[in-house]
Amino acid sequence: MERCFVMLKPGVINRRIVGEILSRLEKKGLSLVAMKMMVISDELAANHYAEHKEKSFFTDLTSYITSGPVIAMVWQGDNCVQLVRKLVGATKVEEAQPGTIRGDYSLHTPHNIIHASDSDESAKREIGLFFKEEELINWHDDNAKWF
Ligand code: 3AN
Repeated sequence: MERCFVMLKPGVINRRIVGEILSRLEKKGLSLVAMKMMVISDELAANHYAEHKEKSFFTDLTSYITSGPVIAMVWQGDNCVQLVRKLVGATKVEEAQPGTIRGDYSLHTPHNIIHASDSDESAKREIGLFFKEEELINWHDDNAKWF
């Protein structure tokens, strides 16, 4: 079972579309194992996006994700990282296909509404930044065969 860190950026809460986005991940059959609404500190934002520190958009990006509450989550399932990235769609909105979350809900790349880990390694790092081990709830049901 693989885990993926997913974060709904502030615009999602402002636009009242949290439920719609969560629904897409749930319908795929992935399991939600942790979720919290929070306001990210400047320090956490800089850590989370450390790989982009030298990029021209870094300040805009960290300002945006600290500008209001976000929903931080951990999803779990077979091949979770790759499947979530497919549901999320391409980083650049002009490349994000209709039917994907970014393709359907965002007009500008800096406001592409959702973050998802891009590898198993990033997922582990990002989950560790946002959650304590005891906040990850391992639950099981008999529905796996239906997905
Ligand atoms: P992804 O979020 O698809 O993994 P990254 O890690 O390259 O993509 O970028 C992190 C975030 O930085 C993106 N979600 C987007 O909000 C922002 N971003 C990426 N590229 C650009 C860009 N060229 N101009 C402005 N913002 C960008």
